[in-house]
Amino acid sequence: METLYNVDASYYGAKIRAYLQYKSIPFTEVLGDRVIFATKILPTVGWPVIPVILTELGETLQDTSDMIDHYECVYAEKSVFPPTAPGTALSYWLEVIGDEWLKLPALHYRWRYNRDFAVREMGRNNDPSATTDEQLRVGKKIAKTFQDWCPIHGITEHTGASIETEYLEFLRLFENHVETFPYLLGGQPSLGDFAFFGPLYAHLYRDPASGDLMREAAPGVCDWVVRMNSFNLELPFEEDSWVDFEAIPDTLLRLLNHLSRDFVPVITDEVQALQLWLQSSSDIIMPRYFGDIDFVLGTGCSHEVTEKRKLATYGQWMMQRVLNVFESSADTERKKITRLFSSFSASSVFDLAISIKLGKRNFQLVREIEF
Ligand SMILES: N[C@@H](CCC(=O)N[C@@H](CS)C(=O)NCC(=O)O)C(=O)O
Repeated sequence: METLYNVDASYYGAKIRAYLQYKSIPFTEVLGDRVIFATKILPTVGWPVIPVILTELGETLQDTSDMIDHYECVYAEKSVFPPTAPGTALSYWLEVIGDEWLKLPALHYRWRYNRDFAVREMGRNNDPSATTDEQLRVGKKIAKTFQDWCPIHGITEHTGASIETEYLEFLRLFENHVETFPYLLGGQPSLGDFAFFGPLYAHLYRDPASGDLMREAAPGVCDWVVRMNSFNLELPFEEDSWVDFEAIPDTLLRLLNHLSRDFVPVITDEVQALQLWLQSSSDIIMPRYFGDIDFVLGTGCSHEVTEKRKLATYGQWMMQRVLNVFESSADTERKKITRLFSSFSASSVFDLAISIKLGKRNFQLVREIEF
């Protein structure tokens, strides 16, 4: 049986819990309180992060993408990847969007409208046996770390209104899609659903003010959240019910267009800047951030704004997963992937030249050195 160290408020924790339930992988969930951090997470991973899995065989897994890669090899049934290269590339693209881009509404709404709730919960998770006053004191300290991520991602006073407009439009488009399709890529969940579920459940559904907003603006999305949260019930569903990746449904196309419009330039600029930085540096272990850059939200709309954000190293590692599918595909498949991504104006990501790749070593992001 696997052990999942987690807290309910965690974005990535929600992603992996739903995945484990969907795959019927036996696990027990243990609250990641201060004792677990001190005795289980820090000694193995080396830095404070959640979720972490201790496998039945005693292996430590950190990072939900690595966890899913691991379990997809061990448990081939109910794959979260469609059986075609375009479907797989699209799944990884949706994972990058869910993991990285939906941070904007998730962090914005949590820290602007649900701060007290989140602070109390963080204090309680840290030490369920402490007094309420003590939980509040520690909760404020922990919350500060997460709240400080807002300006790092360009979530500021200046971008707040735009983030909300973009999020409401996202909800509208996702609502339209789930009126016809139970999941992003058809009748069964894919990697993208789990990645979207992280922010949409842990922050935007569970946090009280955000939950009210979602229930009012997008009841069908709430139903999707509930569906994604009910895999432990082993509800029946139709397998091999993917959309046609050579002619994806309009509702999905519109959703992808909306999400890709601002994100393609963000991730492209970030990867290109990192390649330049890597050429001029000899660092093996990657810093989390390596500079600042301007980015645009709401491109071409009346709510368009420009703001600064930090350039992160992690985005390239996530994009390598998308590009690997393209690079390892035969020409005919590459053409299909390009056609699919062109349909929502994202095919330029395949022009990214990543000559210096990143890998992982001891739970750290490192420059990949070829021998
Ligand atoms: N990409 C990682 C991210 C994990 C992550 O960012 N976890 C948050 C909580 S939801 C955390 O503990 N972050 C601490 C940190 O990054 O310093 C994953 O997929 O697991």
